[in-house]
Order: sequence, then C-alpha cells, then structure tokens
Amino acid sequence: MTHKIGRTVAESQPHWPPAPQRPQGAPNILVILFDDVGFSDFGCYGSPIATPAIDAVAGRGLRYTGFHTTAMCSTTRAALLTGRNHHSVGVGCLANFDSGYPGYRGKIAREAGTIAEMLRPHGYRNYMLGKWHVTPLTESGATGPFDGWPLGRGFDRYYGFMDAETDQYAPELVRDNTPVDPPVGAAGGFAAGYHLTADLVDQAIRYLADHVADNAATPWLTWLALGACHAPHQAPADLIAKYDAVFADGWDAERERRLARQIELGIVPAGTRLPARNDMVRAWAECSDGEKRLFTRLQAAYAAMLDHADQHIARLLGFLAAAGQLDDTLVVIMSDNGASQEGGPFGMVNAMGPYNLRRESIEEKIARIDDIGGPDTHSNFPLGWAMAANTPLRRYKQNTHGGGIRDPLVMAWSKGIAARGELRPQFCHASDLVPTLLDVVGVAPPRVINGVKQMPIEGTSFAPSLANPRARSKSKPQYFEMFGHRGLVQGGWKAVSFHPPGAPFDSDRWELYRLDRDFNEVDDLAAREPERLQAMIAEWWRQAERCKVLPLDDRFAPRFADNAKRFHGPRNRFVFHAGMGHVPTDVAPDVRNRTYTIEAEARIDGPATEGVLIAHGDMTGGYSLYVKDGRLCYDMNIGGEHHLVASDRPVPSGNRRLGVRMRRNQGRNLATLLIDGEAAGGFDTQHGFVSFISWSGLDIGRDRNSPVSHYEAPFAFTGTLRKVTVVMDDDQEIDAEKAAAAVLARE
Ligand SMILES: [Ca+2]
Repeated sequence: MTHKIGRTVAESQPHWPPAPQRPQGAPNILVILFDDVGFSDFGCYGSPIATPAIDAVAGRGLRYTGFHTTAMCSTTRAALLTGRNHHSVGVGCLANFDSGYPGYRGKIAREAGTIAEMLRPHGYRNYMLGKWHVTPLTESGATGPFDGWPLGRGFDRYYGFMDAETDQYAPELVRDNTPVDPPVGAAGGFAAGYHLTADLVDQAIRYLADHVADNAATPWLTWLALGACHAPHQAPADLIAKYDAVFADGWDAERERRLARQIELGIVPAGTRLPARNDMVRAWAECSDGEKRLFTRLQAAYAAMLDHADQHIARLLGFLAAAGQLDDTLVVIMSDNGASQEGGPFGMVNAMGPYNLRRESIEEKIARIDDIGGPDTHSNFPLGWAMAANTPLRRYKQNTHGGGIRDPLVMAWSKGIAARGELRPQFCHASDLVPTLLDVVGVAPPRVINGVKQMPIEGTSFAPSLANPRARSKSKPQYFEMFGHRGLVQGGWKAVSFHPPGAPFDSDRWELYRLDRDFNEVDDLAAREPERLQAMIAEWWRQAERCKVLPLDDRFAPRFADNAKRFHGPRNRFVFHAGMGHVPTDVAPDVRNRTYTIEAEARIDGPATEGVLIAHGDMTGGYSLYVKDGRLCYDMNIGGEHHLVASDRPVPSGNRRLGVRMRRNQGRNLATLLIDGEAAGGFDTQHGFVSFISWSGLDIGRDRNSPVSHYEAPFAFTGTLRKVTVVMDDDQEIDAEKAAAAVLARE
C-alpha cells in the first residue's frame, strides 16, 4: 500500500514509508580500538599495567587469544571496518601513499562498504571518534575530496584525527569535514591538563548523551579509535612516575613475569616457552645504569598512556551504565597491531630530530629524562620493551610473526553473551569482525550501497564462539602480507616468512609452525614437513592473487617519495590569504631539502606590533616566521634544536614585505631574513628538514596549540596580515631512504 494522489486531499490517500527499525534484540555497538598495544599489555592478558576497566569488561565477557590483525594501522582499520582483507579493499599498505595498483590505493574501495554503511539501513546512528587513517593524507586538505572521510563512509558524526598519529596535548583535530582547534587552546593545552584521550571520551559521551536525549530507542555504533598507545607516548607525569618502580628490573625479567602470569590466567598454554630475544635487543643486564633509567622511563610513559586511557574508558562505560545503555551494548576492545619496533634499540625522547638526521645521543636522551611524556617530546620506547609488550610472541608491528599480528580482543554484552570471564582460543582475524557484528545484529550485508554493487564479505563470522567455547575456528585460509613479510594460517598451521627489505622475494626463508600447539612459533617444522609447507606457500600465492596482494612490494622509500612527487607535481607556489583556516601537514608546501622563499605582506602599526606571520609544526619541530620585540624572526626548529635569527634592525612601521629566503648550498641551509626585499641577517647550518617537517600543520597569522618557537602560542599577529606567499625552487633533493624511514615511523 502506498499513497494515492487525487486532485484534492479529500480525494487522496496518504502513506508514510516505514522508518528503518532496530532489528529484534540487536545491541548498540561500542568498538574501542587501541593503537600499537602489544598482546600482553592489558592487565587481563598478563601485564602489570593497571587496566581495571578493560579487565572488568573481560570479567563480564570474553577474551580471545587467537585474534589476528594485519601488522599495521591503516590496513587493520580497513579490514576491521569492511569485513574484507586489506589488500582486497585497496589498503594493502599505508594510507600515506597510492602505489598505482588496485590493492595499494591507500583508500577503501566503494565496493567495500563499511560497517557504518551496512548498519545505516537498519536504523543505526554511527559515531566515529579518533584515528581514521584510511583516507590518503593528500586528501586531508580543504578540497578533500571528502568521499573517503568518515562522513563519506557511513558515519554521521566525527571528531578525531586523520593521520597515523597526533600530539596528545596539541592534536590535529577534525570535526566532521573541517579542521578545528582543540577545546583548550594554545599552550594552555598541556598546562591546563588537556589530553586527547580525555577529549575523545568527552566527545563520545556527548554524542551518546545527545543520542539518548533525542531518541534512546534508536541503535548506535560508536567507533572510538584512540591515539593510545602509538608514539608519541604522552601521559600525565604523576602516572608516569608510578611506573618507574614497576619496570625497574628490565625487559628480561618482565617478559618472564608476564609469561608466568599468562600461563596462570590461561592466556597461553602451560608449557609455553619464551623465544630468544629478538634481533638487536640487548640483555637488560648489559645496559648501563643511565640506559636502564632512561629505558625504564620510556616504558613508564607507554604504560602510563595505557593506564590513563583505561581511566577514561571507565568514565565512558560509567556513562553508559548511568544512561541505561550498557546492558544493551556490545563492547569490543582490541589493538590494531603488535607493539612497535619504531623506537629502535635506544628509544627516542624527540624523534623529530633523528628523522631529520639530527642525532639524539644517549647522553641527551638521559639529560631529558624528566621531559619524557610531556608536551615538547615525541617519545617512543626501545625494542626491548616492545618485545616485552608482545610477550611471548616473536618480532613486532610490521612483521607477520605473532608479535606483529596477534592481538588482544575483549568482548562483552550483558544481554547477549552469557559467558563471564571466559577465554576463547579460536583463530580469528580483523576481517572477521564485521561478519560477526552482522550476525549479532541479525542482518545480511547489503548487496548495493549508494548505487555501488558490493564485493563479497571475505571474513568469517566467529559469532558461534560467543556462546560456544568449543566452536570451530574458520576453515578458510587466512593470508598475511606487509612490506613483503608473508604468512598463511589454515587448519591450525602457520607458514610465515620474514622478508629482509631489498632481498629477492624468492630467497625468503619460510618457517612452518603447528600454531594450535605452538602458540608463539618456537618450533619450526619446515624441515620435517616440507610438503605441507610447499602446499601452504602455493596457497599463499593463490590467496595473494585473489586478494590483490600482488605485485609484492617491499619498497619503503620510493613509494613515499613518488607519492609526494605525484601529488605536488610541478606546483611550487602557494598563496595563503588572511582568513584561511588550518592546512594539514601533507598538503602544506613541501620545503624539505630545497631552496624556498617565504614572504608576508603585512602592515606594521608601530614598535609594539608582534606575532606570527606563518608557522608550520609544533614544539617538537617545524618553522615559524614572526615579529617579536620589533624584530623580524625566523626559527627553524629541528627536533627541539632552534636555528633562530632576529633581524639586525627593527621592522619599520607601515606596509611591509617580511620574509625569509632559505637557500640550499652543498648540503647546508642558509637563511636570509628579508625586509622589503633587503637582507636583514641570517644563519647558516648543516641542519634542515631532510625527511619530515612535522605532524602538525600550517597556519598564518598565528601558531596554534604548541609553539614552534620561543613565544606563547598562539602569538597571533597584532598588525594587519594580508597574505603569505611561499615559493619553492626546483632544486629539491628528497633522500628517499630517509624520507621513508620517517614516514614509516609515523605509522
Ligand atoms: Ca597501529
């Protein structure tokens, strides 16, 4: 029955199409996705880090011990959101580049709808908070395109960050499709107690409080992707201090304690042995006393960041309980990949320096020990602690051994999951989450979304294991691939190969493990079962072809360099007019390793006129051109080392052209300040932006949040700024290898 329309209302019959309805008994869904948290790091998986809120969710639900991811950020997110393999949907590697092959576009194909797009026809309202990182960063600017942003992929509201990471005290935030300042502005962010995790939870509570106020009967999906515990490891100082004593005896002792606890909890089978330390990890006993203090503090910052996140998760869950929503909500808590090796053997206090070839000596790191976790640091822990985080697994994030791809997964739903505090050993994969959620909701995936025919769901629902501890793991083979590292899990067996970057793929050595009896891949059966191994390798190639994994590609450097080159093309001139908003870093002028000129047109009202003309970056690195104490100043901040010059004469009043010419000459960088085109002082340094300017973007007329130079942000310009022009010469030399290392560390 539809409507009938006659000449008048009296002759007509109205009809109201039915609104989408919550499927019978379907829950709300809260996904809390951690970043770079290792297999053992939640308290309920064996660590001494305090995570009582997560442990409580586990206590009223399930912990999976065979959950697997894709070894990296963008890729796991693509699989989690779509229910397909990451290559199949076009995110075979990072969202930071498009390699020109279907499996490697850095953007989720429209044929692969997201869970938000799938639930929308069933009445769900979809809220996204935090890290997105499945849109090419070259599409993060003012002209998008926005079709790959959260609102373009089925979410109704969004508050978060687009890139791999962001500063927790001065984040690069987007609300819906627009960059915004964090609520506590300027340098007051850190001092005022601002932290991104707290802000994201505040916003999540706001979305849900709004939802309940407006229409509590409508189901919702809330996807909360924290910056924790990706680098930079930033957390309140008092929390960090608490963990010094916990980790003082080092990663070797810690790994043993965690394994014992895991066996006691049943997380790993009795009899599990620790593998040898990963390559390049020293015995704790061989580290100097200074190193021990430093490494302990770096680990304390990581632990505190997780502890801090747990406290805010408690707040969110407390809100849901108070709002009467918790019993009807399926809570899913997990990590996107194993703990990260990106801090290297010694860890980092401010990684921005080393990315630009400014060495951070062990003495400097130790001297800055009390800054770790604060607003002017970009810290990451050393390999030994990443190894302990992944206990008892081998290797790290980026690799396809367990340390890279085996992760915690906690699920609870008071009304729908009867189990309380039980374990589930089933093998499952990031791509299996969506079909599981669809099963729980009780709907099939749409065949067409927004007019686009959908590719099949590739994951397999593990919903049967929610009720049945002995449910079978999926029988379909599951492949893994990241930077040429490969793996295949099928029928309780795992074939895996580590790929040394640059080596021929055919020389990779494959290992074979009986995964269902050898939890952490210590007993290689390759020599004993060569036929099984060959069959699994052949299956790997079949899956690779089917899922767009090919061509195999281990290039770090050229992919990043090619992408930047293709995006910027021959463009060498940017004009920023007054009134412009924030420019994200990936679409700002690429002034790395090249000669450039910045010139602002401004009116100086008198000797008191001051403020920022243009700034790109934050306290950990970047550049700023500004007027202070009557002088024109340029600061090139390389990992906290300031190359700063003030003009040799005052800036005269009136309309002025105020600029800086930065010239590359035989590897050195020569700065010349320019007042109305006339030289007014400068500096000459070996340092410069080699591979990276900053995670923070660019503004004119102010320096938001976290100051690049020696002033209090935002240090807004008090004269009249008309425009700023950046012109770059054609002499750019990108050191591809170093550029890649930097960008990789961003993941
Ligand atoms: Ca990650």
